[in-house]
Amino acid sequence: MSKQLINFRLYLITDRKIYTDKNSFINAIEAALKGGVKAVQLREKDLNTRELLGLAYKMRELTKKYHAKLFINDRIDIALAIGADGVHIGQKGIPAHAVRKIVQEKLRIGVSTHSLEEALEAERDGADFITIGPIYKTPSKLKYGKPIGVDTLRRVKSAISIPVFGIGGIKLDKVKEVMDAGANGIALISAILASKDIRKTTEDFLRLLNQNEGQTY
Ligand code: 3NM
Repeated sequence: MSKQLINFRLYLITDRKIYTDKNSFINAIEAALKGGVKAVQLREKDLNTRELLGLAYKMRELTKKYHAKLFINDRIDIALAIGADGVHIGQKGIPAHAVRKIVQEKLRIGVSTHSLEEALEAERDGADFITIGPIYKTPSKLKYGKPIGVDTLRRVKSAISIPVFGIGGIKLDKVKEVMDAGANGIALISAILASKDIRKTTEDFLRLLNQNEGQTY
């Protein structure tokens, strides 16, 4: 069931700190939605609950307008409260099997993984999809760990059957390599959100992803 529900190839993750103010951040997400992105993860870990809830409502309104899915990083309570499509959890968050107990089939569950072992565990735990990375060096240097390269992605793909998104340092010129390694899609922040023309860059990514279809669902 999860395979049809994860029907996007480009997974945009937010980082409002790229922008100087809230309006330009929201405009940037809207530009990406205009460019055709169909899945957004709200990932603003430092906001307090009230601030995050307010932003999540705004994101829900925006993503609905453009028929895109919305995932909330870590906060199952906020995801449920605002009617998000899913929640995205990291290795330090509540494991997917426990999240599933809470959300049943109301939310899709994405899990961030960084190795074959974590990917296998996420699948066993009932995740609907995973990200695996960092594939390449990310702008935030080694915050996400050492780059694992496309070979790990390839090994993960052959070991699990839920959709796999490559993440970490993915730019336009890397899309082909990641998709050729078997990814179902890509997840990213800066290549889109720090670009000069967000709408056009999003369109460029989607065009490339359509040319390099990778695994079929
Ligand atoms: N998670 P950019 S890498 C949020 O490896 C995140 O799990 C990663 O940003 C992981 O596209 C990463 O700018 C940052 O490299 C992605």
